[in-house]
Amino acid sequence: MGRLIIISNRLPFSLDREGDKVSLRQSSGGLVSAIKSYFENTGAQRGDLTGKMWIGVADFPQEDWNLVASSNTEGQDFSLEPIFVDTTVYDNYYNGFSNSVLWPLFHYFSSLAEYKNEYFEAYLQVNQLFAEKIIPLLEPGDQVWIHDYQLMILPHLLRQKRPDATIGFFLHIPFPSYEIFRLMPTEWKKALLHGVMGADLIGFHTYDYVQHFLQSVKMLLGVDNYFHNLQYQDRYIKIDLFPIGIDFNKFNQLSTDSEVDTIRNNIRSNLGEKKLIFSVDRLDYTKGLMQRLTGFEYFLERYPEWREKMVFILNIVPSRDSIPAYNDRKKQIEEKIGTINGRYSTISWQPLIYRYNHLPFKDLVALYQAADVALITPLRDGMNLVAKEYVASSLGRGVLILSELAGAASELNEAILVNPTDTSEVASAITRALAMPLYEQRNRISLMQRRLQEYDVFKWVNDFMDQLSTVKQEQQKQKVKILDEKTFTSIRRHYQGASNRCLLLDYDGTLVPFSRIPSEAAPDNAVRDLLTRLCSDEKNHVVIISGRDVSSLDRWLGSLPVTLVAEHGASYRMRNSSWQQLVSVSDLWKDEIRRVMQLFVIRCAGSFIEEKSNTIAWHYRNTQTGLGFSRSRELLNTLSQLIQNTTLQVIDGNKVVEVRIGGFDKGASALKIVNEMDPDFVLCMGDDTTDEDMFKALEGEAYTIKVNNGASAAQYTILSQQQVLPLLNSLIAPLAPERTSNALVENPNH
Ligand code: GDG
Repeated sequence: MGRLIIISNRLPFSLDREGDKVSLRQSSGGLVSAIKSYFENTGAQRGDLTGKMWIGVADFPQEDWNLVASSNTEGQDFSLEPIFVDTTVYDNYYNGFSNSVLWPLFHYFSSLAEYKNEYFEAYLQVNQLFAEKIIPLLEPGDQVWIHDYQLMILPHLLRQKRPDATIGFFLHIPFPSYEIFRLMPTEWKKALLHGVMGADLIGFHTYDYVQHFLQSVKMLLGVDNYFHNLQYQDRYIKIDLFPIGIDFNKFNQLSTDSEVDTIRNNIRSNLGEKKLIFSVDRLDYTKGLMQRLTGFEYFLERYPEWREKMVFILNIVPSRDSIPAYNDRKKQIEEKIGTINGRYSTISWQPLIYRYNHLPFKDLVALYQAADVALITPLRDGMNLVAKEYVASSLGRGVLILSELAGAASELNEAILVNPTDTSEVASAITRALAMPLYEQRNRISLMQRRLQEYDVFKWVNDFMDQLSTVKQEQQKQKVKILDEKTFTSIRRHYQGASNRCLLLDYDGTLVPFSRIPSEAAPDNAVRDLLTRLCSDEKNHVVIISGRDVSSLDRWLGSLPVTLVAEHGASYRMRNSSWQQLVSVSDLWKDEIRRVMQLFVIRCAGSFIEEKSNTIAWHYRNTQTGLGFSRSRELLNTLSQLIQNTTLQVIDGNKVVEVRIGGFDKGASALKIVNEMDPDFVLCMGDDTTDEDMFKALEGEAYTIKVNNGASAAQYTILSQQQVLPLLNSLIAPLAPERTSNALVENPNH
């Protein structure tokens, strides 16, 4: 049981004041009605949603709100929680960081971004204000859905205080490629990614934006994903695409509205036989208005046969006029319109009708219905709802010309797609659209309409909320259990009371950190000292169980009274005994594998091959992030085909692809040792895929601890290799009074 809490920069409400009387007006935007409908049709029926709340910055003064709050607000769809922000702070947060840094950069206008510290500080401050408002309101079971680029830090701020909260985040604008995103100061870009990753589900409009985000997460936070899923700190997160839809029926059903009918007929009768081209945009440099006008001008020049046979109504809606980058553009656009009209108008005809105004809704739909062509050519656009609304409103005719750089282009394939900067392509698209036969128009429109009807804004909300619940369920299944102080104390008690203990420890990534060059991973004094002290207690039997070859283990650890298991169990040396080899076959099988791996060494700079007697491995830990991973997928694929019908195994390890002779693994080796020893205390630690075999084999017999986050069969997780030595040192230290902190050792990486 819980509520649906929507959080956006602005509340979708305004206040009307008449004298002392103040009333609330709910805006009719797509998101508002979609949330209402989701709640009514799904949420309430499922019985798991008990209310809906909207939180955002108020665009009315606190005194007015006090009057509303004390009046009767019954019948209102949402309970509202307005946030009041100091005007200067809001200006730096909204006009500053949101619209003079994030907006231009995320739309690929990097030269317009103004990296001012006071902007970022205000952004943090307002995100913090949101968090302070929301946290005391949160109740168990609430589902929080945060919207858009103004609130990218907020998911993390909520997560910090409410680790179990259900949080979704959706970005309505593009997420740019890593090469653009990285232009931002390091501290800012890391804070933004880390901030968004406080959510459980992160949604974007298109596959490209998802890929860009994942790439930035990999490069800046060092976190890899697996088919859009990733493990971040102790949580599983999903990143996916949810292309926003529109309220299809609302637009489509206006085909039978008499008022719209009248307006449309007026428009058409004024045009006579002339065709109508239409566009409507906010005044924004991302909308490509100048390029559109240049394309239109070229069309008039290049295709004179269309002069006096068409009219282009260009409707521009005022927007963000306090930001200089917006202000200057209006003048330039108006000058360009003047030039075109001056040059091509005749006594009885003017090619361009320009309006700088917000259209009433029914006028807008009447124009959609009347237009023979919609010319929608943004230079970048997260989605672009106008394109979808035009298609939905169509009475079975009309042609959509759409920029390939709008998110909507990935769904509206039947539009004529153009590059908005390509003047001659835009011009020829206009002639093609104007001359398109009616049956082709109908065909294209109906295919697009079907798609828009199937995935409308209600489906969009449903889809997002369903996925959010699924992620939460998956988190419960995969929940990594961080080893806490209490559990560790009970392990220590067990250890101290035991008389025949077995400690199975992986080497690379567990006892020693990963080394760029495998041969340089010798144990330092701290490791040797710890192992010596562990072995000096005769109740302990220490087993180093590794994928390393015999000679490395012998060289580094041979002098210690420990059991050594090499190459996952292919060879072993019991404590105070000599090496035994379990498998002895010729090395011929390696030749073909080596040849393939050598090709990958050439194709991926920094990768290298490591050979041991029973395994051959291709390491990519020193390669360019991304390239190494992608090559490793190709190699895995090639090798899997190569070893079909053999006893060889391919292992997808931590930055390594390894082929080894099958039939033995760390799990079988560990189990054999434990069975022979019959100990009364077993501890097993490891970090890699191959250690999972041990964790599974020893289930119920050992304390199993995975080093580093990630899904694991181990009982417990510690978040970093740097915690391993302190943990083992305190295991053998005499028990001290309990510590107060809950986490065993703070993760030094975060
Ligand atoms: C963000 C992203 C993404 C416009 N002029 C008039 C008018 N409009 C309405 C349209 C449409 C909306 O405004 C504009 O649609 P956008 O797609 O540009 O949406 P934004 O909210 O500006 O922007 C964008 C969107 O979020 C959704 O995720 O598509 O890429 O930038 O609904 O109809 N409405 C009326 N008169 C006008 O003159 N009545």
